[in-house]
Amino acid sequence: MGLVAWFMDSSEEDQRKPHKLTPDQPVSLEELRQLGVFHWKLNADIYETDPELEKIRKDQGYSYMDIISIHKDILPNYEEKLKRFFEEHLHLDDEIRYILDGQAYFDVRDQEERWIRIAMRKGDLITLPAGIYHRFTLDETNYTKAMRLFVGEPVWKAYNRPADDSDIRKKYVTSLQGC
Ligand code: KMT
Ligand code: NI
Repeated sequence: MGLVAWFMDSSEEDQRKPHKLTPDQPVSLEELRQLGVFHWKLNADIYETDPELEKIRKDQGYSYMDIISIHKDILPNYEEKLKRFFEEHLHLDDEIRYILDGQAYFDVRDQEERWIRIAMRKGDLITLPAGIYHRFTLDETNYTKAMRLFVGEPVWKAYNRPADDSDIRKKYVTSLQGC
């Protein structure tokens, strides 16, 4: 099963709802690839010993990893963090996340500024390219556990939109032009 993604409606309703258009306008993995978003499906039940995950980490140079559980009873400063995650932002490095349990949404902007909602489920590993505008939210189940991967020492700093004049944004926008 590939990743499930769709263009979002623009209603101000609860961010945890799916926000699908009617009729539904799905987004394919190929369209995501053109935005620089890549996906693997893995067996999250064996993440501690999974040779497939090991291979990806080795091939991609994902030397760093930690695990974050996002639930109101577990995560310190839960409300504040969730609010921050849902602000449109970019990073200077790729954002690499592997859902070990539960589920959540990553939203990314396409070339035409439309929001694409990516439904991440257990076993989905995704990479968002440096410079892409994105945001994160739990869905109505209100829980996920995710592995955060990074090339080298992690840098979590987020640049909220607008960050259009930053070098990384310009580089990302340029990278889209061949598509
Ligand atoms: C980010 O920068 O968007 C995040 O770290 C999202 C939460 S990690 C599951
Ligand atoms: Ni981010």
